[in-house]
Amino acid sequence: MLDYLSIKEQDPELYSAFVGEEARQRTGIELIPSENYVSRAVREANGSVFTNKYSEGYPGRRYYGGQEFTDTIETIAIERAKQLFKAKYANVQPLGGASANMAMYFALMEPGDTVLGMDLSHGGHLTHGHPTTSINKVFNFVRYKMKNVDTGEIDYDELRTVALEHKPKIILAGFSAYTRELEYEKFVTIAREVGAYTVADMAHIAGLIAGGVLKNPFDYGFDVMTMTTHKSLRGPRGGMIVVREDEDLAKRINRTVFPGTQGGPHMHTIASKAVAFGEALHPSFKEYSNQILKNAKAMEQVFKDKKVRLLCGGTDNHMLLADVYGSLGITGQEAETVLDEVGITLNKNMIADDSRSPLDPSGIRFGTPAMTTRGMKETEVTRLAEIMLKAMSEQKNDKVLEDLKLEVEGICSFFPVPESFIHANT
Ligand code: DSN
Repeated sequence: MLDYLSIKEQDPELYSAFVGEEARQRTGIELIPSENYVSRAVREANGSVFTNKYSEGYPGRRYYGGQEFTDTIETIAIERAKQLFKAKYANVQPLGGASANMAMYFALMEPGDTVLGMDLSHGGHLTHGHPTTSINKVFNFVRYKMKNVDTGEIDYDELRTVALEHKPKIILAGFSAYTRELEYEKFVTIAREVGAYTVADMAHIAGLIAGGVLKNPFDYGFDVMTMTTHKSLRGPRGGMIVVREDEDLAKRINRTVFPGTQGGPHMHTIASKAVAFGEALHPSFKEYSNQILKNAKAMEQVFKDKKVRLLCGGTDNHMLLADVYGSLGITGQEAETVLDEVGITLNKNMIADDSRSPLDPSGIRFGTPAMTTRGMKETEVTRLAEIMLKAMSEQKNDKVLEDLKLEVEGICSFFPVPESFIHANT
């Protein structure tokens, strides 16, 4: 149990929500693939005195005084980020993934230019130009899709055809609901043919790249990567942009982050990023990343054994997408609700070419970064996958659900949320 002593004394009205959320996270299983548990050190930095400081500009070039310690913090964060992703340049100021992408777009393009990105319905992301987003009013977005939704193979022929027709300035690789490794070399070949930049939005798999268990797009010649820092990378809520080697691109990105699209950086978050990057550079992070993949494979096996259709036919990363409506006759919303009842949190998700609506789609999306942080391995995650399937097939049986909830709580009690990871996974 954590202490929130000053909040308790000062603001009891808020305090109960802190205690409630902490208990929710401790007693339930977090399967949302974009969530994780940070270490106490990461939380400490996030709640530190750096929240008091304005630091517009960059280390050594600030607009306000009193920057000797902020400069130390940001410089360390930058150096660690560069080392993690084999990048020559890093900007650690983006407030989140959407802000990172916005700054990246403005650095690499002029209004009206075109981006070629993955269709949201096939796993892309809202910030890759969904019609409801503001960025869609500024730039032109065209799409590629999977050729085969049951293997996850991207249609690289179509991607090339669309690229030749629309001459995009950016070819964007990346996703929030896709489970296979991308063939980065094919993106680069097509981009060079049409004179486009290659950008990888690696928000979901940043930790897996940093841990060395998934391919690094920079090894294939990508120009830029954007990401969030709070998913598999296990840092505070925030964003980041790294540049492989082009100094001019890096300078343009620095300008579009500040003053282009943001004001004062959140230095407490940058401090917290620096702590998290230090953890990710530790050898135990490689083990952690590797276990994330092993755990996802173990869950995949249980779903396959029960003949539940998995999008892309399975997973190469931390995430799985299951067509529960097609296979079990339960909608994504019903699945999310019944799993919540037994203490398992995940999210409903559209599956490729879904005939249902986003608010009650055919699928669920789940992943292993958070429970792997708790130290769970194949044995536990296999049982959890079985519990998920049982809960979904017995959704109207209160007694079964009650027993499953107790079992989930029991598993959780053996795997407390750790306070430190430096030795936890070695
Ligand atoms: N909301 C994030 C996710 O869950 O994938 C992406 O921004």
